[in-house]
Amino acid sequence: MKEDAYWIRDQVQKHNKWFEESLPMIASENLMSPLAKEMMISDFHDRYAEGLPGKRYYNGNIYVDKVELKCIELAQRIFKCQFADVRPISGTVANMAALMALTKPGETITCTSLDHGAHISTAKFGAVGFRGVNTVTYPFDTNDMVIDVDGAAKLIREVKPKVAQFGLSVFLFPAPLKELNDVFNEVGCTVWYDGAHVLGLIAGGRFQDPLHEGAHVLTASTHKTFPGPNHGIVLGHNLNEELSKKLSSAVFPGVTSSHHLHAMAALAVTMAEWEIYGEKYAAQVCKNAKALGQALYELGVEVLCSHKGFTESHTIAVNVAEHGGGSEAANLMERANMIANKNMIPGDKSAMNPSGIRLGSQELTRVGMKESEMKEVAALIHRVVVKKESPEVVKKDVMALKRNFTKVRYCLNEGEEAYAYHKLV
Ligand code: DSN
Repeated sequence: MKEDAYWIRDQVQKHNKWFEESLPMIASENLMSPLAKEMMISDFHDRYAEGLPGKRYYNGNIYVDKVELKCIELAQRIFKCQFADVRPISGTVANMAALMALTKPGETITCTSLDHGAHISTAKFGAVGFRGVNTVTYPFDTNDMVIDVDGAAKLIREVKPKVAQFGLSVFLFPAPLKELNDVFNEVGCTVWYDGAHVLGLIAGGRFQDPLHEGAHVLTASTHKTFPGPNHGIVLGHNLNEELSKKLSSAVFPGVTSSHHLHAMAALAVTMAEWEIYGEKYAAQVCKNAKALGQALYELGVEVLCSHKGFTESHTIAVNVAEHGGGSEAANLMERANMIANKNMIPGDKSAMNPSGIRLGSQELTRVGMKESEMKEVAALIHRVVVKKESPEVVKKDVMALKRNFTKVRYCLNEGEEAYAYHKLV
């Protein structure tokens, strides 16, 4: 019905306004640039392409092919790699493609467990279960929030997995790829790294560079620290032809048909823009995460890993058990226009009622916030979560802070320009 259509649009507009007036800190989200957004509502959205550029099953792909080849070229340059497939329609779909190419049902992979921050892709009820693959999880140092290197080496030697998998959704510190390289070679396993959360930090040279530290395959979504569209990517370096072909055909026809051409174009735009501002942005994301951790810590809030600088990524993990738990904290924050998620931290048993919250700095950095604003954000969080001030009162101060930070900025200096600055708005 016509009324329903308008009602739906009204809800979306209300959501847009709410987020413009909010401080979003979900570690897996970000804002696209206006030019990338323009790609999302282009005619590319309405079309189909199957196969690879120049070898399509449909006609009408003349410009799609040009954009996809440019997207591949940009990905190869930014990630310094030889293989790039820009067709997966999400990070999970990229992971399904990796599983299809690298494993057979009944084989075993080693990975991190969910309660130590892994993504659901490597859970039995996720992509791994769908592929019928068995998992054995690494021992984890919950004090330092890293994989226990000696324990993992022993485990990999014992299990001799087909694939050693790494990458987290609460990704505070790098995975020990360099440290385990000899073990990977000894057992002959393929190394697969899910870099969804830290893709922008990898691209900006601010986190480990998995493809040059021993990983063969890097999968990711493209909308977290890498501020592109909701989409996915599979990257590889020094792959033999057989593995490259397997990955490519796992993406199509394995786990996708057409590959959301509008999102692929938006990814290409984000990459082209990234070459201008990416390094500065990634550096500021990391500085802001540390500043947010430090400011909360100085207010007496328990931020994990204070003994090692809280984080080396965009994410901090906060224990709010003594302030009502993660669920209560995230709900109070939401009422004050601060968007975060409850999160399990080591020792938790329930994902619905965990002790922690997870905060990411990447979106606040995208709209131009720096260390001084992180201090203000920490104070606002402290007021609702610890002091239990009325969220409706704190919300007014949140909105006042956000008023000057509503547009995508590019961490560029005065005079430097990204493409089509705010073209759409
Ligand atoms: N579930 C997402 C996250 O928030 O980390 C990743 O897919």
